[in-house]
Amino acid sequence: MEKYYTAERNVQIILYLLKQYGIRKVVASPGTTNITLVASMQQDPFFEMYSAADERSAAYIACGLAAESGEPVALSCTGATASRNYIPGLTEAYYRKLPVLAVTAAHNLRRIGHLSAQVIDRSVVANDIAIKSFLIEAIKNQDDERDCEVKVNKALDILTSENCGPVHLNVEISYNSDFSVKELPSARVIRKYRSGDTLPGLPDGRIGIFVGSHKKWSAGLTEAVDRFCRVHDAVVFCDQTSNYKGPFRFLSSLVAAQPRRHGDIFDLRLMIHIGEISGDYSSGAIHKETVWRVNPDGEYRDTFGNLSAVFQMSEEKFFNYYAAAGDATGRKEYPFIEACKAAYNEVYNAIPELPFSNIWTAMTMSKMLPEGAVLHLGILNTLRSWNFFEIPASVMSYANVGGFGIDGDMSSLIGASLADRERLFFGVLGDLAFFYDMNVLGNHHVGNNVRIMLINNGRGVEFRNYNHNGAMFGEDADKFIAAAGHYGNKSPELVRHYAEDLGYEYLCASDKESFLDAVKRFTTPEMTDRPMLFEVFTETQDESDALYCINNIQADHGLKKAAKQAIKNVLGEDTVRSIRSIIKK
Ligand SMILES: Cc1ncc(C[n+]2csc(CCOP(=O)(O)OP(=O)(O)O)c2C)c(N)n1
Ligand SMILES: [Mg+2]
Repeated sequence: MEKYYTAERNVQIILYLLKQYGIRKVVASPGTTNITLVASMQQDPFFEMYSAADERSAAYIACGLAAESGEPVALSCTGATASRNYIPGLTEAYYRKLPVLAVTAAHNLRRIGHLSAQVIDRSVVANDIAIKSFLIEAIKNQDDERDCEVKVNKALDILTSENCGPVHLNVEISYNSDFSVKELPSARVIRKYRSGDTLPGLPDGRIGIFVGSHKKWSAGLTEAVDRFCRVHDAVVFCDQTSNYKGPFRFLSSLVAAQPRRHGDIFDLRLMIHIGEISGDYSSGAIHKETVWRVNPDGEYRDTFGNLSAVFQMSEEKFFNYYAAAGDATGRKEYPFIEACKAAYNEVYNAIPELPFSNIWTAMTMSKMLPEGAVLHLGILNTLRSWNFFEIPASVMSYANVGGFGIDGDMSSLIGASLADRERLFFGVLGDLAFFYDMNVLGNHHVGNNVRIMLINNGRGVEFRNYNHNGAMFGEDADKFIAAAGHYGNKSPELVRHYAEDLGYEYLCASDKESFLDAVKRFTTPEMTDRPMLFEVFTETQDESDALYCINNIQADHGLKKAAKQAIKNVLGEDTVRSIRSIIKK
């Protein structure tokens, strides 16, 4: 029977990408573990192959071949000690910046250390034999496949870039004996562009910019993004940590939470991904055919699983370049952002009366924040609650989404407040986050520009929310999952004493009326003579019901009946009755 390519997917990806990057020269050494790679290559005339039984010599041959031809050269050897003999040649390549790709083949990695024949541990690579070393595992699912694609693209980019040098792929092999694949299946090519490279054209179709948590925007960057959006009718998808405040901002969470109502505004041909980690989980609602990542770090951040290009340059440079590639003169309408804003308004206007909760307080207070204030949001329920509602354009907002800890939300707020004593700094956070970090309230640097709102529901209510995995345990979740009942168990006195003794002005509320009363004082734009602590007591069921309501806004009459049934199925009659009574209030 004729032999073609191997059926081993990780090897196919390597082969496909080698061809895409134009890497054809190969020095192969004999063995069993690398058969799937070598046999696939030898039947493909694209590859220019050389045999060398001695791996030490093979690596030096690769050095000479790479230096003379100016092309990258791949090496392939089997398991056992074969790869150890690459070390002298790779050392040579490292110090001469020669593009040599060492592909070593490995047995099942779980067998390392179990006295298995020919299994050695290659997990530690000497500093000066490869610029980077990647473990390419056998592919069992889509995550493995994406991981393999990203790593191989990274490796081949290094080999073909100006600053090249040796790279190592340690490939886990499953000894597949199927060589019947006539046409090599494609794999994702992720191109890297650096300043000075010729940049690709934008694809036709809808473009969105997704901004993860982002440092303060310079005026230049905002202008570049605005210009880009004007030229390409693009939209900037934001949450409260994105901090883009230009006219193309779309706070997408509220609409994204209504899958049946957002039409096609979440269907993107291209998503341009900037910023860092986002706490906006609803961004999963965005369908994007392809993603471009723009960041000076040049890293391959495949957050959404379909990254196809990395632009290693400043965001400002990127957007200015692509804004200049189009023409917005005469354009008066921006249908995409207009559709997004219309969808937001439609959903917002259909929000029913919500129970007294983190979400309700966010909805109410978001409009009242004084101009120019700074807002810090606690992990995770609080950030989610505030992501539904717009805040004034002059208010910047942050959350500790770098590590998602509840351990330092208040300390970060206090730290920020020290940088500008004339500006008001608001923090909103839950009780577990508050008590975790409460000692910072006594730090003697705290100024009167600090105002903290504590949503005290007596537990991590996150884990009792109707759509959380913890919810299936009902009240049992309180014991260990939601950590209920600690820290005074919603004592009306504990925080009051602590705060007042430390010199804070203390406010509290336990229903809408008392909240509306206190929040006016809490949000007064004047600098008061003391910092403030506003304690808001909420109930677990109300918190969960509010989240359910906000995730299931049904203004469209046609959908109402189906939605009612769906609510009953999920929540049961009792909860539905309680929500109904709240909505009627
Ligand atoms: C240091 C740390 N420990 C644990 C967690 C897991 N965690 C995420 S949200 C949360 C609950 C926070 O409770 P609370 O601050 O009261 O907010 P709520 O959910 O009640 O609004 C916990 C424990 C975390 N993020 N950080
Ligand atoms: Mg709580």
